Amino acid sequence: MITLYCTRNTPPFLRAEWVRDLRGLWAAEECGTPYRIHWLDASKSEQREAAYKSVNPFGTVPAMTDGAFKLFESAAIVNYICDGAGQHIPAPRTQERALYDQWCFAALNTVEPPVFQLMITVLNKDAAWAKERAPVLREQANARLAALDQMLGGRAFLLDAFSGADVLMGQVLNFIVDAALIGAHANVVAYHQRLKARPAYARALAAQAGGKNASLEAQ
Ligand SMILES: N[C@@H](CCC(=O)N[C@@H](CS)C(=O)NCC(=O)O)C(=O)O
Repeated sequence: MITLYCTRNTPPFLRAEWVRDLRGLWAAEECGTPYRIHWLDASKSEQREAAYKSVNPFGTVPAMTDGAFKLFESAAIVNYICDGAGQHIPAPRTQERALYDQWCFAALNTVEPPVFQLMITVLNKDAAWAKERAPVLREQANARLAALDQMLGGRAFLLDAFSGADVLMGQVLNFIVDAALIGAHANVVAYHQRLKARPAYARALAAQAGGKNASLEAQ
């Protein structure tokens, strides 16, 4: 059985749906892949300890093990789970798989950076550096979302059917805390709502909440 490394006791400002460990949990729930959760206590910075760094030397969350096999990077984890289950991912060496890869990279390399950085400025809105950076990041995020909105026109998902790429893009869209920004892109809003309405998403959030909302006393 795979083990997913997730954080618990994260700072109160950090919403559960913002933490990237949700991606692997969501993929596993979509695929019906059994998993164990190894909780890392963020309040004790357990993700920075040598034991965890032997799994993910970057000390970031998430990571995964499957027996002696170790894997970090959330997209690699999502794809490993989908490939293992033979679900929600096209067969390798096909054009469909190339398009799947395209959307995985688009989610994490093209959409995530401005959207995530903008979220950081919103969370620090009173800081001078945030005030300075926010306008250009809002413009970049808006441009990326406008393009995504156009590509989503008439489509339910990024590919013809739901896939792991939607897990990645769906969680990235969770970083949008500026309602006015996403509100301008109706297809993106509908797509995001469609993804969040999936039962597997709710199960993943519930699994994650087992650690996120747990008080220190309850551990
Ligand atoms: N590209 C990595 C990013 C992982 C990442 O930055 N995770 C955050 C939590 S959502 C983290 O561990 N941050 C703490 C840090 O960067 O030290 C992935 O997708 O897995």
